[in-house]
Amino acid sequence: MATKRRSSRSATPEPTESVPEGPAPQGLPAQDSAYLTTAQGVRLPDTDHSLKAGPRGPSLLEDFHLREKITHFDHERIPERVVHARGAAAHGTFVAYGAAASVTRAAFLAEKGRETPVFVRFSTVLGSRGSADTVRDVRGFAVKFYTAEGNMDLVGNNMPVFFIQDGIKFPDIIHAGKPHPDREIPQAQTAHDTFWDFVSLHTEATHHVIWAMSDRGIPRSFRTMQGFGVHTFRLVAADGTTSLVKFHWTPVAGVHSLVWEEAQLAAGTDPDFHRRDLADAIDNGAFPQYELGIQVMPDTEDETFEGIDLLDPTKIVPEELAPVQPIGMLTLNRNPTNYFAETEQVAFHTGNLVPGIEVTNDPLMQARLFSYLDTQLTRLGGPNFTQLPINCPHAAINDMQRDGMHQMAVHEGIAPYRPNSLDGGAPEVAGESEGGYVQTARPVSGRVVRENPASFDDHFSQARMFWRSMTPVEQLHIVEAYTFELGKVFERAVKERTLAVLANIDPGLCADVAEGLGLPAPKGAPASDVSPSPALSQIPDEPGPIAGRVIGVVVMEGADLPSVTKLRRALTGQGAVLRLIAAHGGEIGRGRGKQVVDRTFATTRSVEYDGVLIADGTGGVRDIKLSILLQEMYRHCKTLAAWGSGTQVLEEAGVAPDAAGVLVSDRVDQQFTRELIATLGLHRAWDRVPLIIGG
Ligand code: HDE
Repeated sequence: MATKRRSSRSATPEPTESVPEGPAPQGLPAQDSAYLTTAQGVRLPDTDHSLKAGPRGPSLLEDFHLREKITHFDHERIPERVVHARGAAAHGTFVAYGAAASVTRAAFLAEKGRETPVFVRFSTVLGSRGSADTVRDVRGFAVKFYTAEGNMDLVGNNMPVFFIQDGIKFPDIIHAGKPHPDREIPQAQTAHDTFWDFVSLHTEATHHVIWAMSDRGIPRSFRTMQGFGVHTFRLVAADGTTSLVKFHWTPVAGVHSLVWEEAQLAAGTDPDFHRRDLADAIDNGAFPQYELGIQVMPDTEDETFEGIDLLDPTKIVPEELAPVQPIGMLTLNRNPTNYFAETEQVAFHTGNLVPGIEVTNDPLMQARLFSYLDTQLTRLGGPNFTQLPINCPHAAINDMQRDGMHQMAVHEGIAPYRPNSLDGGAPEVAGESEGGYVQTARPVSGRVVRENPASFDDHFSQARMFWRSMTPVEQLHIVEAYTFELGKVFERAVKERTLAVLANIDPGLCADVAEGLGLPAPKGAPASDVSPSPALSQIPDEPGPIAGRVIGVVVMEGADLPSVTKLRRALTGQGAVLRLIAAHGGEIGRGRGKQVVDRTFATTRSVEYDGVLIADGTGGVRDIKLSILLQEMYRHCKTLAAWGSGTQVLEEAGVAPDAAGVLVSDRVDQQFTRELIATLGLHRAWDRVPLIIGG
């Protein structure tokens, strides 16, 4: 008779019968509590341990060590964010210049020299937690300031506009951009039918889409990204006067991007490209810095400025009309200790505001005020997520909020209600003069309707302004991006509808993309009176800093290692990192001049480097992987340099020594080093493009 097994539906356990001991089948231990033996001596896996009785060793239920460990393990995951699931973060400080004192009473912005701890999380929007960093997407730039007045969260992006004007459409744009619901592909990208279906039908997305198709969609690093508050905020000064303000973060390292082929390669060879870059830079002391600036507009009744509706999040205010005024510096100087506890559990909320900073009636922002709090209830399992160390304000909290899942505080007193007389009437609501948050009184009038104002109807003129503000190489990248993405779309009607949208931005853009798709270019009606905003281009005129940049040097036995040492000193002195690349690992050279090889031809790829140098004495080196590395560096317009016989290696790989951004010299001297640093500081040699186009 076989051992009876209790039905999982049965409320009361059935009586068990004793199990005669039988011989264990071969290969199974004789006394193993994970098996039951039938009367016939057949051993079955015991998955129903509550049944087991008798002298057969400890049951699984009794083994609390195992149970507790496995139970904890089973619950190690929390739901990933619906959007912005993939992210990396850092701690740092924000120091105010004092320049904002005339527009806000928020002390952390207004008080000169005041230092406020911050935690910043960067992210992609569409991909899952394990997706690649370098996909074409918008990047999140979320800053939590732990101010003395409570937490202030500036939850922004690396693009200053958004796809939708009204929060109720957020699930639509995100469902369209996420992988198709049947097969759950493609991951972390917009190059598919549903995204283009939606944005071609929903033309208020046009401005944001052209930003995403520009170089901004593939940043080189979190360190080289701008950040924007996107919405217009209302700042309140100490005397109660108000202004309408847009926030900008400007990276000290310059605004730089990858090129598309590089982004795709990095997604495969190093999916953690941005995460690693941020952590490495901080570890190496090249602390990422961003200057906070504000555009200040008068707080008028119609909330417009120079004809731009400031409550429309698909519009920017060109910097030429309202200059960005610097008000403080953010420095990221400490990597998180634990990814889960900090980066995963941090909960940003657009409603975390301090006195002196208010939101406006932008319908997108209003919806966000609901969503960020709501989403944490599922993600972090209850209303007490603000007590997690990473979310906990550094300012003291004293409120009537009690109990709930995962309550950490042991509240005292018997009267958690207001008014009360039993706990001395405490705590009380703080008034404005005591630092309480009191919104500025504003008149509200008119009919409540589910409708956008007429000023929200212009979907194309700022997209055209963006296009017209780009340099030729930036325009080329935009054409290539649209052509790539639409080339991955199967429905012809979707491509045609998108071309009709492009025709309303610019006929040249439309014609070039149409040619790439092999479709006719429709006619549109682009706005005629749009002036460019030169501030929108990210191509630098002057070399910027090279801190955090990675420079590879190709060497072999017999190479000029003393010059490598000289270069290392000069480059690391500027905060850059130098890595030796050779045919084999281990060390190169002898005695005191010995140097450690960081990468071999087999373990590296061009995407790791901002510049590659070939040392003298490597003339004999031959390897197809090295040639590919050099050709990719060349195609991606990155710095290449060689001295002595290293020049031969460059030429053999097909690199023209006189091309822009290619330096060759007999030896490493001051002039060579100076030129190298300046070339690296320009980020790319875009003048090389005509040589490599189509390559
Ligand atoms: Fe978000 N957004 N969002 N968003 N968002 C979230 O909040 C949402 C919007 C942004 O590193 C979620 O905690 C709605 C604009 C960033 O943890 C969620 C709407 C901007 C991050 C949410 C928007 C952003 C988020 C997901 C339209 C730029 C990552 C998890 C009304 C100004 C923060 C979470 C981090 C995250 C909702 C629009 C930026 C679901 C409903 C506009 C940087 O609550």
